[in-house]
Amino acid sequence: MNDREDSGDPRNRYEELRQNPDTPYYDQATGGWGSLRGIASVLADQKPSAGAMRTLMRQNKPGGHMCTSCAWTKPAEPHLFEFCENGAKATIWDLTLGRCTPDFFAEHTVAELRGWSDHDLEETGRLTHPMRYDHASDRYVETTWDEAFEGIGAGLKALDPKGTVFYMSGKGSLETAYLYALFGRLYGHNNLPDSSNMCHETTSVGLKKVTGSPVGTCILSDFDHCDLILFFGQNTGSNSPRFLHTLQECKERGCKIITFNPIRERGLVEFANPQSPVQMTTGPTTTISDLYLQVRPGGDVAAIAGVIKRVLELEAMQGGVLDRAFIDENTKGFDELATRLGEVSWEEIERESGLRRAELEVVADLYARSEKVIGIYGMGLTQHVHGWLNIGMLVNLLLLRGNIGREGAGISPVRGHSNVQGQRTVGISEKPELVPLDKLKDLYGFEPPRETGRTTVEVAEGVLDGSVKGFVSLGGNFARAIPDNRRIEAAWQRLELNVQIATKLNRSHLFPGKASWLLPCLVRAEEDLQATGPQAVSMEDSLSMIHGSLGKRKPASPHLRSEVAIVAGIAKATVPPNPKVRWDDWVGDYGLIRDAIEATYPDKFSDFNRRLFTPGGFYKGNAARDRTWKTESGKAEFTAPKVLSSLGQAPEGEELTLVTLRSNDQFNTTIYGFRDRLRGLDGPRDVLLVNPEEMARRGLSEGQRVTVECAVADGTERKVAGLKVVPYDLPDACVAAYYPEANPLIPVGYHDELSKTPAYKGVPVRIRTDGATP
Ligand SMILES: Nc1nc2c(c(=O)[nH]1)N[C@H]1C(S)=C(S)[C@@H](COP(=O)(O)OP(=O)(O)OC[C@H]3O[C@@H](n4cnc5c(=O)[nH]c(N)nc54)[C@H](O)[C@@H]3O)O[C@H]1N2
Ligand SMILES: Nc1nc2c(c(=O)[nH]1)N[C@H]1C(S)=C(S)[C@@H](COP(=O)(O)OP(=O)(O)OC[C@H]3O[C@@H](n4cnc5c(=O)[nH]c(N)nc54)[C@H](O)[C@@H]3O)O[C@H]1N2
Ligand SMILES: [Mo]
Repeated sequence: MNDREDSGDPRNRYEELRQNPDTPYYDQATGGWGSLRGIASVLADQKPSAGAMRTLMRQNKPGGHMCTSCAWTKPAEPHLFEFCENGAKATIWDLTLGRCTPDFFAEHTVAELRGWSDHDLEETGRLTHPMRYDHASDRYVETTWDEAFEGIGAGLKALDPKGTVFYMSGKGSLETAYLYALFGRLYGHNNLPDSSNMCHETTSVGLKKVTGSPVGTCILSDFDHCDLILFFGQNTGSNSPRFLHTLQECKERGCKIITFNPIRERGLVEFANPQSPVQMTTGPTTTISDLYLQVRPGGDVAAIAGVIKRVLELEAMQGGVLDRAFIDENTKGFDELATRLGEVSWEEIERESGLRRAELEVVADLYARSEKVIGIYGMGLTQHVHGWLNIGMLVNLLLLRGNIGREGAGISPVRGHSNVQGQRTVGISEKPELVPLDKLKDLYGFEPPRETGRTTVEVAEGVLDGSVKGFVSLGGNFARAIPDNRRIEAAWQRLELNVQIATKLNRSHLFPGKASWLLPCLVRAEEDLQATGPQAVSMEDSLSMIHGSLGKRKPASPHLRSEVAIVAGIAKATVPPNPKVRWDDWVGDYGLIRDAIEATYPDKFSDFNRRLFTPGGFYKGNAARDRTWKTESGKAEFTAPKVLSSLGQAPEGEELTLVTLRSNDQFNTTIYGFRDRLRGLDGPRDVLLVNPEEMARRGLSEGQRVTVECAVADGTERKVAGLKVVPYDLPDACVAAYYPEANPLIPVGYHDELSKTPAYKGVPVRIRTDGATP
């Protein structure tokens, strides 16, 4: 431990907060005392092992480990506490003293565990031993690593690779991802989807279509120069809280922020910096959004169309608004866009967006006056049937004034998991055209498969129709996170082989196939000791910076293995020996894996090992940032919208649009607790948020239990019963409920047209009140 870690030990403060019920709490702003209290309550519940706070102090700092929570960038000059409420929760959740041991499994059948909640399953603690499912007793029983690798290898060899899937959740390192992807291709498939297929695949496909780049173009210093930020559908306060510091700095410089979100998310309204003694004691808080527009779910296409329409009017009236030189030189399709928007009426725009013309004109006027504009977005744009069009519209707006590819401007999707973007960079992809297959062929002397693999939606469909027979899950809770999860659950038990590599028990582990294995791995904060000593791993953040990460904690159990070692162990037992594929050497020294990554991707990873611990990370580069457009036309492309909503099916008559939400007390399907502090919601998660006028119109009363049913007519009935009506400030004609509880309502076939990202944010539903009393 070094001096910096010793100084300002916050433990006393947490203890104080925890013991003093009068501590000021939830003071309207995000951050502030409420967020410290949030951390304190996880500390109290999880009873983390001694020294967990010391581990937190190393989080996101050069030479320390990188937080496993969000993908927001890690600055070169970190704060003393370069972690947030939710990053701390994620680490503390990993470092619990709870253990899910063979004794636990001996006491509970799998059928019984299926009756447990997501929260209770994970709360049993860290998995400690490799386990094999035993059909006779319906229990997981202890096994050895050798037996597991042999059994899985034999299982995979008996299957057709094309009917087998290697899924990866976005936490695993670049080193693990590279080996896993190589293993998949040596074995014989491109069925390598990752969690990104449920979130930013719309970006990977949609943003690439129009700019040629599948990732955002901004870097951190752009936020020192921008004068306007347009913020769409991303809940910063809960899902990437450290980003609020950057936004606060932008505001203090005088940058304007305009937010489009159906929900007034506290973090985007105002913020008290929990790391600023002044703001913590006396305020004032920072107002984040200058203008907060509660757009209807799916209404962003129309909203942006309105803004563009007005920008074009301003150009016609006064000139000098468009960057003509940029448009002429760099883009394609401007005239079609202008013609199309000329045909669109303000009435249509107001109806689809739920916003008033005057509001959108204010946005346009400000946009036309701003020199450097950044567009930010999250799941509110990507998880729609026309999600790709949402992105196309935002790019349209930015292109009008040359706001892509220069300092202080650009498009910046906020990615989900801490390495989800990086996994794609090093080969986790079902799209073979995105992977340097010829390079792999040269380096390793084999013929990589060329057929397109399965997306997550196609995997789910394949499990349902029986064409997927083997499933290996490197992290994640796939069966729970997908749409239509309830309908698909039983089908998992028809799999020939189901392998789950995990840190904690979750529902996906409870639908064992004919042969099933549950393999426990290290978490990122833990020491990864291999033949040549402790190993570092690496990840790529939302701004394409690559960071090294070194875990130092004693592992939760002596039987844990690293993800790298587990992937190599399974691979060695599955694919024939190949002198160029050095599984044992790679496991012994991850520096050699980084050499292999560098050899495969020399442009992005030159001098990888030497640059591993560059403060703030090293930059992967981005062609669109340099105005090199790797699109079909070689230009940045405008998109003329054929439709004005991103909803696949607009609600009709009595129908409403359902938005599924994350609370502030969950990380995906990991449910830490039941307090959605930033939305002022507390208690069980089986709620349906409805606005008071909508409630009055439908005769609903607060606390009433209702059944929600899906209004997509595809021959399958989908409903969730017993949801409690809670009045909440939402636009008309929409309701909101939590994910994953609401996932049975979302048809697996209801997804973004181009990328197949599930349309989790815009599902047509009906409310039924008959027979819904609990
Ligand atoms: N603490 C915590 N951090 C996380 C996660 C977590 O679960 N917990 N998950 C991680 C992962 S994997 C991901 S992908 C990211 C997700 O982070 P986000 O991108 O923030 O995703 P969500 O919380 O699902 O919802 C985003 C926002 O979209 C808004 N919204 C819904 N529909 C629309 C719409 O039609 N238009 C607009 N403009 N807005 C809309 C919602 O009100 C919500 O505020 O966060 C990552 N970080
Ligand atoms: N309705 C609705 N559904 C959604 C969404 C939505 O907004 N609405 N969002 C979608 C999105 S964006 C995503 S990304 C998915 C993700 O949803 P999940 O699959 O739930 O995401 P994870 O957080 O990856 O999975 C959690 C599990 O990963 C395991 N785990 C945790 N850390 C590690 C580790 O270091 N290594 C390994 N091997 N395992 C680990 C633990 O066992 C834990 O139970 O959900 C999607 N589903
Ligand atoms: Mo995600």
